[in-house]
Amino acid sequence: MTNSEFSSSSSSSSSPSDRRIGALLRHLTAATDSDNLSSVYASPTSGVSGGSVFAHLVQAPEDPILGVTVAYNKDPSPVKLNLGVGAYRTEEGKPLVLNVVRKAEQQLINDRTRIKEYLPIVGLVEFNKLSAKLILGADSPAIRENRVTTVECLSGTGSLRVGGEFLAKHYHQKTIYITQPTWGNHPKIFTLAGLTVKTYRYYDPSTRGLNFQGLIEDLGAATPGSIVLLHACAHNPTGVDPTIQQWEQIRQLMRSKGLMPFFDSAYQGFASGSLDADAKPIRMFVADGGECLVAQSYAKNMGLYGERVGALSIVCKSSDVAGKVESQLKLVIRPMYSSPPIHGASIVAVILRDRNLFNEWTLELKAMADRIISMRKQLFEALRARGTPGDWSHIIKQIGMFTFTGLNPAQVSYMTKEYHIYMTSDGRISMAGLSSKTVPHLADAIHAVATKAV
Ligand code: PLA
Repeated sequence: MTNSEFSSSSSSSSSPSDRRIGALLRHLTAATDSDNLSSVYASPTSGVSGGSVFAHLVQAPEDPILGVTVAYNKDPSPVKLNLGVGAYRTEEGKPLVLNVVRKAEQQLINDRTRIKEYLPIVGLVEFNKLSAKLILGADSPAIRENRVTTVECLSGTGSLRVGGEFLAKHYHQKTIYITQPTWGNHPKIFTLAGLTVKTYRYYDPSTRGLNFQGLIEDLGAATPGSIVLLHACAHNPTGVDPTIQQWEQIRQLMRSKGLMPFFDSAYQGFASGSLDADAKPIRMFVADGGECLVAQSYAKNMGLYGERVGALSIVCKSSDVAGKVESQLKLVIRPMYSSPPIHGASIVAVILRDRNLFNEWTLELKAMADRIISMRKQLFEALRARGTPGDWSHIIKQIGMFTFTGLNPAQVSYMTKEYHIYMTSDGRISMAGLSSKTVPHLADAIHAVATKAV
């Protein structure tokens, strides 16, 4: 119903509140109309010739990952498939709101004492404590000794950005090493935060596995004290993680050179299905008593993508230092967005504080991780059944949300054009977007590009 329809029907109604709303809407409609006129006749920002002062802007390209969804949404084909962004879908191809999230939201709605005041700059304090416990472990000595500071941030991205800006201001080395390749937003986040971005070798295209030798050589040659971004688990985009033994070697090397670990934990629970197993590399670094940063996201593991809920923890040597670090983090956050949102963090806090809800969450999380693993097996089998040329075993070896297929940009664009399958041009596919029904379609497309000269 439009405003005018509403106002005319409400004016004939007898209820005083309807009449008040009707009057208000007529007032708003009139105000909007006159605003439009004034912007047409007397724009204070119009250029000399009456054109826009922004006329010189060039059209910016879409984001390499989120732009895939934009293109997908425009495609009218009934068989279209979005394997671009890492967002979990059910077997029916639908987004999933976890049952525990529904329950937590119901609890929040039922609680009439809840208010909508600003949170403190650091966010919801209970959420912060529970988040640190989730990632560092309930028995973490760093938490016991009160030398961890945690601030609620806007999901994983916001946590990385706040951490990056804090380091650019207060850490003696301004260089951050990121994996080659990495999530496309990493270099942009850290550059804009004021750091200098360099890469270290990580992935070996010939084995579609880890280039451990290259990694050790590059970190060994890094300027002492540099910051090193580490994917805590389920590396994006490759799906390739170091083994625990390799993590131990990375830890020893980094500590011996005073390299500062900055963990990006966007997929805790999604790699193995176990929250504790996926946090193991971080806990190994914390156990040696050294300092590190951890950015956490609840987008994937709680399915809270749009709630933008995450946390930045900085593990320090002493509680005195942790207090000072927190005071400076507040100075980074306050002029950036003042304080974080309340709703998502409240949902997470309800789930993490309640033993039953927590247990239910772990089951739902495991079910998501298992469905992704089953998609890997089904896709691998479907290619085998078609006799698709090439070794596709990396589909079942890689872990987490993504498979780094090895398909090149021309093959990707052929699959999009001919099969309406959408993915990032580096050949990454989100396994979480697949279902048993869509596996054959994807396998047909991969088979086609693997057998044709595309
Ligand atoms: N870190 C990594 C490694 C990620 O892959 C992502 C999300 C984030 C941080 C940030 O997530 P958040 O801010 O939503 O918590 N990567 C997605 C989405 C899933 C994206 O690109 O924004 C991806 O498709 O790669």
